[in-house]
Order: sequence, then structure tokens, then C-alpha cells
Amino acid sequence: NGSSGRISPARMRELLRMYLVIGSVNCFAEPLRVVEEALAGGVTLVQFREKGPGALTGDARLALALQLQAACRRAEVPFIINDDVDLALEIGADGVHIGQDDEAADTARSRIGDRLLGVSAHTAEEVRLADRQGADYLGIGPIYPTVSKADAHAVQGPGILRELRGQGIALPMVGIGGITAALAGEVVSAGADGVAVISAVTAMPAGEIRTAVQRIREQVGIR
Ligand code: TZP
Ligand code: MG
Repeated sequence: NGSSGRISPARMRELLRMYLVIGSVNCFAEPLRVVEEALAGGVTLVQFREKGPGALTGDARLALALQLQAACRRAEVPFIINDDVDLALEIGADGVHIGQDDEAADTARSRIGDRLLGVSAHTAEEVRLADRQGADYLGIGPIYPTVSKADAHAVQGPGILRELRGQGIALPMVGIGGITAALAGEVVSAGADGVAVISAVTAMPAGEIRTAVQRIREQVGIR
């Protein structure tokens, strides 16, 4: 992506529509299988988020990242890395996603060039700072209670999305936290460009993943 410039907001919005976040600890089935089934179902963006108790480290973590990246490449779906800019650069990932406790967004931006940069934000102030520092999109949440993040902020409800849009924030935004097919529609109605999910896809048998992704896609308006 280095020679083609920053992603356009329109293209970014498309990528956010059905966004899978995945780590081995979240998976019921084998992680590569989970990603392959999710790609077959039509996920639009994949984030490798290998953290929490039992997460892989070192060479095993690198090997899994490379495996999942290869699957995403075959499907022509961008693959980005949570938190770890070094890993993203090492494997030539398509981007990074960072939280408020990770390195500053402007530092990440200068290190990754034109690759995708996502930033988690919880308030209008954090959103405006991330925008100034070069974020391509914002992750907003947790929208609903989540079982997948131990240190999650307070639940915001879909109203946070409406509020941010009401304040004139136009940056691409994805909702995250506790989103299921049944809730995806209201997240998008509230102003998100799409939904990011972990457990709605990863916490199920491999044979059900493709259909689960397709059902979420329908709810966010992708046919
Ligand atoms: N950030 C805010 S909530 C969350 C993250 C990484 C976890 C989302 O997982 P789930 O299973 O879709 O609630
Ligand atoms: Mg983080």
C-alpha cells in the first residue's frame, strides 16, 4: 500500500462493514479454519488480536499471524495487527489497530506510512485527537456488554455513535463489543459504517461460521 497513498474514506467504510477481530484464545475451532470460513462467508477486514490469558507468544504468535495473513491474501481481504506495530511491519501487514493505552496514533502513523491505521476511541475528544493524528477509522465501543475483553471500558450503547455523528464527526467508524446478528442493524442505524465482532464468529463450531457471517452481512445491508 506504500505507493498508492492513504486509503480513501469511501473504501475504508466498505472494509469496515463486516470486520472480524480474532485471536486464538477466542476460537472454538482452529484459528486458521475460523478465518477461512469467515472469509468464505464474506468478512471485509480481519484483525489479528492475540492477547489475554493463554495467548500465543514469540514464534508461535508470529507463525499464526503469517498463516492468517496468507489466508486473507488469498481472499484479497486486508489483514491488520492489533497493538503491535513491530509485528505489522515485520510481516508486511496491511495496517494496525491501536488503543488509547498503546503507542500514540501519530507515532504509529509515522512508522507505518500509508498502511491502514485504526484507533479505539471512547469520547469526542479522543476521536478528534485520533483524526488529527492520522487515523483512517475509529473503533467505538464497547457498544454492548462483551465477554471478549477483560479491561473493556463502560458499555456505551449505540447512542454513542449517534452522538459522535451529531457532533459532526465524519471519519469512518466501526462499532465493537457484544455485537450479534440481532444487534448489528441498530449499530449501523446509529451511525456506524459497520460492525466489528469477535465471539459472534469465533465462538462457534467451524461449520456454522460461514452462515453466521452471512447473517451479519445481511443485517448491515450487504447482499
Ligand atoms: N474492544 C472493545 S469490545 C471488544 C474489543 C476488542 C471485544 C469485542 O468482542 P465481542 O466478542 O464481539 O464482544
Ligand atoms: Mg490495544
